[in-house]
Amino acid sequence: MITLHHCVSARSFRPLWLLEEIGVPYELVMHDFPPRVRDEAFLEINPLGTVPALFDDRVAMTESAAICQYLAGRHPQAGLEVTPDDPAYGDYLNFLHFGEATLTFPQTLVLRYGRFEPEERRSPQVVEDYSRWFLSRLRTLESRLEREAFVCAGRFTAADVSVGYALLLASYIGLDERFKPAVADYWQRLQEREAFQRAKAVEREAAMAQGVSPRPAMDMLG
Ligand SMILES: N[C@@H](CCC(=O)N[C@@H](CS)C(=O)NCC(=O)O)C(=O)O
Repeated sequence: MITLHHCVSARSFRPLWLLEEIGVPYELVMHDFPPRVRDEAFLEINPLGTVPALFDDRVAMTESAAICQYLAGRHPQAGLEVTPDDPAYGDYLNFLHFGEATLTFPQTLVLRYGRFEPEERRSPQVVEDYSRWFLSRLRTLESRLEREAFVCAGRFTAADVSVGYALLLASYIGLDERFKPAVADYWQRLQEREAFQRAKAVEREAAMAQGVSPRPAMDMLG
């Protein structure tokens, strides 16, 4: 049985959404954000104190993009991976990691210096610089999404889940207002997926059932 540790709206939404796309059973354990502060026992589960933490028998993983790659590869019947023999394999790996390393990282600086740090350490300059950084990196997607419905392989894959979470985060912090039309349309398409909507409902219901706030992580501090 797969167990996923999750905070509402955190990067652990990537594996949650992917699990809903695949349709395998899993246990969802909710934590208030940040778990390392709100739930010290979590440090015994993941010494980094971060989510996601996913366990699949003896496998333990803490990187959301790697977990997407793992789950898609372990459940090929869902058709969400791109295999090494496919000409789109390079694009697949690139966008899978681009979603986290290039599109999510700058937004964490926007959040930290716009909301999470105490008032005296906040920095409007950092917020604007890294908002622009994020938006400029979306250019890689724009030209592609003007021609294609998804980021690679001509179909929905785990790479769209990785990139899609970065767009979800952008929508939480208001950067979606600055999306160009092709990215805005793509973001709309992703939100219309049944598995995306189920994942949103599941995280809310699990939070309520487990006594965790259903508010997004980015509203929990600051
Ligand atoms: N690169 C990791 C980052 C994991 C991470 O930093 N998760 C955040 C939530 S989005 C977290 O748990 N932060 C809590 C903390 O830093 O204490 C991934 O993609 O999963």
